[in-house]
Order: sequence, then C-alpha cells, then structure tokens
Amino acid sequence: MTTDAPRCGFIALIGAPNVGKSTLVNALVGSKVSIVTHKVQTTRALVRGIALEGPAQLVLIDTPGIFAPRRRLDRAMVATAWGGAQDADIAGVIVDAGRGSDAETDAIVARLAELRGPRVLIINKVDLVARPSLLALAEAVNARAQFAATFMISALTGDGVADLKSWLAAHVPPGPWHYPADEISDVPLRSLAAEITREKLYLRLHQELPYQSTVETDDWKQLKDGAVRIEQTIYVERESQRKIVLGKGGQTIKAIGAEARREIAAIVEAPVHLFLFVKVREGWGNDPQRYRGMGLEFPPE
Ligand SMILES: Nc1nc2c(ncn2[C@@H]2O[C@H](COP(=O)(O)OP(=O)(O)OP(=O)(O)O)[C@@H](O)[C@H]2O)c(=O)[nH]1
Ligand SMILES: [Mg+2]
Repeated sequence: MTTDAPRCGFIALIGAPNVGKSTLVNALVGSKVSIVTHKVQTTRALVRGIALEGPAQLVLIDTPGIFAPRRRLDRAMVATAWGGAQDADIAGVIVDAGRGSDAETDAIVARLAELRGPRVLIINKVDLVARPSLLALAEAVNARAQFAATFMISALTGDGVADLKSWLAAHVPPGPWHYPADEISDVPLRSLAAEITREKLYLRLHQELPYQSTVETDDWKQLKDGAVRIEQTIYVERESQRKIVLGKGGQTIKAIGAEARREIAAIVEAPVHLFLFVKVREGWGNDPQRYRGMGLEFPPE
C-alpha cells in the first residue's frame, strides 16, 4: 500500500517504422496489447496500453511509424501518430540502435519543437550493437534536440525497461488515475482480435499484400457452453490477392485462422471458434468506412 499521491499521464511513443514502439508498449504493460511484426507499418492506429508503477498510472500511446507518406492510408497513419504525440504529457522518441539516426528519424527530431511536454530519447535494440556506437548515437541525436533524459534499452530482452518505467512514473503529472487499476488497454476485445488476425496475416504474406489488406470483426457471440464464436472479414483490393490469402486448397487462410484462434483464446480465456472470410473490396484504401473500422481519421486528399 503506497501513501504517495497518485500520478497519471499520457506518454506517446513515436519513431520511424519498425523501431520497436509496439514491443516497448507491450514490455511496459507486461502483456500484449499491440501487435508486433518484423515488417514496417504494422501499427495503423493509436493503441493505448496502461502500466502501473507505484502511485503512477502510465498511459502509453503506441503510434504508427512516422515516415514520408505516399498513399492515403499512409497519410492517415502519420497524421494519427503526430496527433497522438501532440496530446501527450511526455513524448518518447524511439531510435533503432542498429539503424542509427536515418532520414526518417532526423525528420521526426526536427519536428519535436511542436510538442508541448518533455521528450525522452529511447535508443532501442541495444542487444544488437556494441556500446561505443550507442554512445555516439546518443550524442548525435542529443545535439539536435533537447531531451530530458536518454535511455538505452532492449524492449525485446527487457534490458533497461524498468529504469525507463521508473523515470516515466516520476515525471507524469500528479493527478487521479484515468483508468481502473486492472485495465491494461483501451482497445476493445473485438478490435484486438482483428489486430491479432492481421498480425498473423502480416507474418505469412509478403511484399505489398499485407499493406493492401485489413481485418474487421463482424460478429462476436458468447455461446452457452462458454466458448466464443467470432466472425471476421479480411478485406483485400483484388481477386488475385484473395486467392493468395486463401492459398492452395485454403491452406494459408487455415493456418492464419489457427494461429489467430489460439492467441485470441488465450486472451479471452475460453475456447474460440473463429470464422474467417476473405472479401475483395476494390479501393478500400479510399473508403472512409474502412478507416472508421481501423480507428483512423479519413484524410480528405
Ligand atoms: N533485437 C531486437 N529486436 C527488437 C527489439 N524491439 C523490437 N524488436 C523487433 O523489431 C521488429 C519491429 O517491432 P515493432 O514493435 O512491431 O516495431 P514498431 O515500431 O511498433 O513498428 P511499426 O508499428 O511498423 O511502426 C519486430 O520484429 C520486433 O521483434 C529489441 O529490443 N531488440
Ligand atoms: Mg507498431
């Protein structure tokens, strides 16, 4: 039981695609609330993960990677990421230690003055590089923007994550908690379930296909025997893509469904019957309704 006054704040994690933002949110929360893949542009909308540290509640905002957007969906994702950072009390800027400060990170660092709260520099994936190059990287990024602190971590191994968490807990503003103590995410279960299926899709499919698909949960029923029956639709842009998602004799979709079902069942702690449908929706990347489904604003242009 702590007698300290409560603290609570929003911390946005921003950075180039694939630097490990979602992995870090999951590590801080201690549970998977945001999907992770080896591919860029995995996260599409804001995901809030909630972590507790002593008297502090940390609301971690996982954002889509920030990069030079081309398609409409890309623009929506990048705008969402900056919007999330602007609303936060603290911004954590994540840099991939292996990649160093590339053009994408430079562009983010150059815009940091627009954010109101303090910024922390988080150099991630330190398990991949030697220490001297880390110090040089930290110095180079610190020379270009003002950071309240610099952390060197591995979101994957957990190295340095506890130090970062204590620092964040000490620096969020005093005030009551925004969420109940047992809440770990603001993502509704049906959205998380759709995200998990999208993760499995990303892991199995290659090149442009993952980026031209999206997943929605259409139906979620609690059955009398305690099991959950879930229907989801995978939308793709073209018939040729639908065939690839199905695979020979339906093998690919079957494998995706089996992996997703297992993970969703572990989260809901009940048997899951997952039914996946694949539909062609030409130009869904320009359909406002699909954006609402993803939790994104539809950009006008
Ligand atoms: N070696 C190593 N790999 C990591 C670390 N953190 C994340 N990764 C890997 O980096 C890849 C990208 O991780 P994500 O968490 O999806 O990255 P992200 O920044 O959320 O990516 P987007 O959502 O696409 O912007 C995955 O393959 C992770 O397993 C780390 O500390 N060390
Ligand atoms: Mg992500």
